[in-house]
Amino acid sequence: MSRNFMSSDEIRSLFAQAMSDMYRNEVPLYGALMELVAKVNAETLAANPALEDQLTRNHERARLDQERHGAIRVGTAEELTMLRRLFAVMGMVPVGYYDLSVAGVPVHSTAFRPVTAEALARNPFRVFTSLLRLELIEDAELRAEVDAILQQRDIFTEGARALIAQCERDGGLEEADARQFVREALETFRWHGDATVSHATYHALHDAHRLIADVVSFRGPHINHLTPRTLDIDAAQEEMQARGIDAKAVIEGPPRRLVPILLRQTSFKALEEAVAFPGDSGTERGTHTARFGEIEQRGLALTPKGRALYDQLLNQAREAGGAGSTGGDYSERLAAAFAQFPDDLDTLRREGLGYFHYALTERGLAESSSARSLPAEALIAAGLATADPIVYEDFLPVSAAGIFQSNLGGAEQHAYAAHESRDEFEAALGAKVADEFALYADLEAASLAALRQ
Ligand code: OOG
Ligand code: NI
Repeated sequence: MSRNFMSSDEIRSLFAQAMSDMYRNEVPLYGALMELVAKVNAETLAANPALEDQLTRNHERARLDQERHGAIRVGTAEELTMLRRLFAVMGMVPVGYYDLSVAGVPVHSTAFRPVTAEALARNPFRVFTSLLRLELIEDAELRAEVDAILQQRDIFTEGARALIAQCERDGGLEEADARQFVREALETFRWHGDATVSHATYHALHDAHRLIADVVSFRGPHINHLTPRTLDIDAAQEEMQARGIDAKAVIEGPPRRLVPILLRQTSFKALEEAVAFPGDSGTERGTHTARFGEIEQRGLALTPKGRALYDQLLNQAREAGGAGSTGGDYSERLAAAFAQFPDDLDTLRREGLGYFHYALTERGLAESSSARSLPAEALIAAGLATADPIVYEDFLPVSAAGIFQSNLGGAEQHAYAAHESRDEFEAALGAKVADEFALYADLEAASLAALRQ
């Protein structure tokens, strides 16, 4: 029996586009962000042909205009497990574990994303997915109520469940089924302006934690933001301010540098939206604040050594003066701390701080295989090979906490006394999360091996 399955990459691309179209309709300000980012990217590329060459060599140029991530939050293990199966249809697997309880957000998270070089080049769509940690709700009665509410809902359509099972059984979906799957899957991420709980219950949940109200009060885990990728986040931030968009005060992540590392992010504040709450004597009107727009700039993926240095310097900047990331001089403290982080590609590579993609130059390709068997550094020195940064495809817990925070009313939250519980998260997920460092190391190793062929 021969089957003509649509590739998981293509299903993911269709889905990412459908999500973007839906979110642009739901939150028009997101459309404004997309436009702004397209403009900044076009200007940045026009001013910097070397950057365009580098992105092209790295298969990042074509994906850039479609590149974005989203985020959702769910309430139960069953929901998380089913999401894992849903994302698997699109070639997206859980990568990394993020504990946000230390920042006062009662969730832990992973990122569903593609992992192979080919899939990433085709469309790197990622979804940061958080699971509510019920055990962190202190009030036992409220905890029981939350549990009861969550047990009653089904965030997936019957059609989505059936097509996921079909895909798992058959090993793929033919085009018509794949298109139907995208439509059905989209329903899970749609906004619902009608809550499933009374206004009073909503307030009780909200008092326990704003995020709990967001996860529990609705029929589904509405996508809460989508994030296009910019090549110059400082320009994008200025442009947001110039257009009167209510942007977050600080850019999360490392400071501006010559060689961008990891991830820098900014967002506009969440919108206050009308919600209808069911009540005994008819519908009650209220509002809910959850959905926003975000912009990110991605840079070099760091090795464990580079990441340790990043974490150390970030802590140093945040702790200097005990002011966290809200003190007025934060960007100066950050820049001062990061003066210790090498900022040229050769040093970053030679000191083993980042992951690189190696490729032969035209002259390298013309060489004999014995010349090509020299160490990579010798090939680079002789102009026979290039080494370009491997882009960071993941997230940063401190930054994520900052994004949550700025959309939870600004006030710093108290940290939970809990600690990370990766095992429980993986049990709820029904799978292990992949180690992001191993994935980058594999990409680098494959490019080195290809030099010799
Ligand atoms: C997720 C926040 C994390 C990011 O870009 O770090 C995130 C959320 O608010 O649900 O999306
Ligand atoms: Ni985000």
